[in-house]
Amino acid sequence: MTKSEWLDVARTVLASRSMDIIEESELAPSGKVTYQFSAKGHELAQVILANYLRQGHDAATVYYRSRPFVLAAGMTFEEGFAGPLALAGSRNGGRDIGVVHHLPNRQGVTVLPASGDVGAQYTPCVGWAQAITYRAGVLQEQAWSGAIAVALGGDGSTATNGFWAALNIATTQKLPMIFFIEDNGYGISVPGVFQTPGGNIAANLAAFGGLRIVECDGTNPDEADRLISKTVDHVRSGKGPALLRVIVPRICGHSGADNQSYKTPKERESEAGRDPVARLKEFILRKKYLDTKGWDAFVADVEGQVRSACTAALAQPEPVPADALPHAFYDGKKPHHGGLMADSVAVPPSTGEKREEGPRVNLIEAVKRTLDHELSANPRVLVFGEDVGVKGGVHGATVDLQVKHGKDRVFDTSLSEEGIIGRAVGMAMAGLVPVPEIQFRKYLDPATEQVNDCGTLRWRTNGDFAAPMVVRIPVGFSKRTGDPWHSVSGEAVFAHTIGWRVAMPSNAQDAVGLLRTALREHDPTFFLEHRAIQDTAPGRGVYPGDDYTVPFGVGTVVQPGSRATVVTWGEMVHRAKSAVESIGGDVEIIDLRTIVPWDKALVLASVQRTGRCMVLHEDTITAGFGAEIAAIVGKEAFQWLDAPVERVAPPDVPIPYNKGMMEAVIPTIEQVAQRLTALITF
Ligand SMILES: Cc1ncc(C[n+]2csc(CCOP(=O)(O)OP(=O)(O)O)c2C)c(N)n1
Repeated sequence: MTKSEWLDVARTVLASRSMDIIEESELAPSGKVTYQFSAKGHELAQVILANYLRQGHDAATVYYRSRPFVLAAGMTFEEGFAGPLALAGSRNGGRDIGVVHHLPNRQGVTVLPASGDVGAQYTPCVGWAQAITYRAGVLQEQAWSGAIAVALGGDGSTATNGFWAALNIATTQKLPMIFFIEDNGYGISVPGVFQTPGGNIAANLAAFGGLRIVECDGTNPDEADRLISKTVDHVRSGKGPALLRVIVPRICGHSGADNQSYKTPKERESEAGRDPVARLKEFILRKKYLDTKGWDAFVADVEGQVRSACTAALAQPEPVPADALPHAFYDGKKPHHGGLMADSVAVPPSTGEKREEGPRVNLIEAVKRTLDHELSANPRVLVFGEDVGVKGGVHGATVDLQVKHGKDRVFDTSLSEEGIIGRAVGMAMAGLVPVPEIQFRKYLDPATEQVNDCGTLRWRTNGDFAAPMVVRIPVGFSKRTGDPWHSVSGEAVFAHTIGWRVAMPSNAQDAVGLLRTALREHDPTFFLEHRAIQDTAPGRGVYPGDDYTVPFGVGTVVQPGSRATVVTWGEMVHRAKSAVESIGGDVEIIDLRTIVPWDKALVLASVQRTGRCMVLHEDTITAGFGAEIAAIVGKEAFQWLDAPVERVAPPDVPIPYNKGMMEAVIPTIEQVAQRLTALITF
């Protein structure tokens, strides 16, 4: 680094230190800052790292102790204060604790939205790294060539699922990514030996394939600069991922509330003796970049700037309370990063036209053809998951797509659902359209953290970032059998997951239209493919063509009737039809098609005419989505109801394997018919 670069580093390091001191001694004690996380001891290494991330498409996922890095990436001091103060000028507008950072590209590196969850930063970073290789290598975008992704985390975070998921992906795929582990020896109060044997992750990973391992003293300017820059060069030159263990002291409590009683006085004294600020001063003087007087003046100047920024932040207004509501979903604000919209990529034009004649296809074929067409129409679409590549998926929905579109666009992944969804988040933020497949609904469980963080991402960043994707998941019982692992539908959990849209088609035509819409719009979407209708006559339909789209939030009247309204979706649509037929018809059946958003207006208008409503679903009854519909109908259609709203759904047990037992749990045609008769004669 040049003299001026070192002075820049010093300026940011000193500013971060000064900010921490002001927060610790003034803003936290006076109750103005509730979440206070100092970076004292970590500053130097982070700022040196940021200095080497200026490529333009470099990105970093950070954590709560990363403020020095984010300042070096271009966050102003005032923004840095306004975050923890929860004021209007903070990066998230007061929505999130200021230490959960994100910052659109200002100085060559994008700070991807952090999570409060330790370890959640790793797999999105891997996704960005894979997007770099895709955009540079396959899309031939020169600007992405040589970019890298870095995940910053503490030693405690190396014990998380996310760390290992990301490590496997980055090393097997040789991705341009650095695991930047700031080892301060503790995770809150827990020593590093609880996180990895002997407390040294670098030593334990020495034999890990495809990973460059580097260890450095993060308080030593010469050494940190040399080893960090070397590691960045290694990864930038395409030689694969690296793990950099940066040894630093934590010269502060874990957070403002922590008195560090678990450290001995001697230990604390030794940590204070390794202060990078003191070492940086010694370095700057030794290099003669400043003399002692010059250094003192430099420090005073930085502290003055920080104090002014603090005063300015404190003068900011409180956020407008109603501003908490926008951006849970795409609402017209173009994000800086994420999806097709951020890059102003035009969505392929679609007439929405429906072909009425042609071969009938089953649900699987419908999905496959739609993916095939969208892969052809949009080079940013990528399809991946376990067994999705060569085999074509365990359900066959991606057969031959790899042959046709290549291994970069249709590929197998490691067996890690957190890896699959987290990687998709990073890819989506880098402008791609990820279409991950999860083999069965139950097997999404390991990805819950990434699912939740993806859903809130647009809101948390005040609309600055987005991660639209379409997650395809086969759900429900199959035509042969059920069981607790492969037959979960669980759409109610998704409906309760902030920021996700949910589609559950009952037939091949709707599957085509909804999948295409999801792939061309701007929100993360669960696309649920019912196993029982993957290949059955009721699920088949004429392939509606490559232009056909179905809007979200628009249900359909499967058959009109006047005696009652049955609201349902997925496979239950077909059981409802048979049940209604068996009791002489004249019952209106509504197929919602999408659960989020759901077509309230259609349901209320129907109930207004029929005066009776049954909600029928396959997900278990308690807090199932039927409860939501019943509550709305009970309130908004109260004056038209001639009977209580009926819910027909499985009791709160898993789906059994034995077919007879399964039919005792999932609503049967007979049961639906019986309950409908009771509803009509109430
Ligand atoms: C998934 C998850 N579990 C627990 C926590 C609570 N928590 C916050 S920080 C922390 C310790 C992390 O330590 P480390 O990764 O070493 O980072 P350091 O704070 O030492 O920089 C814990 C347990 C959390 N935020 N997320």
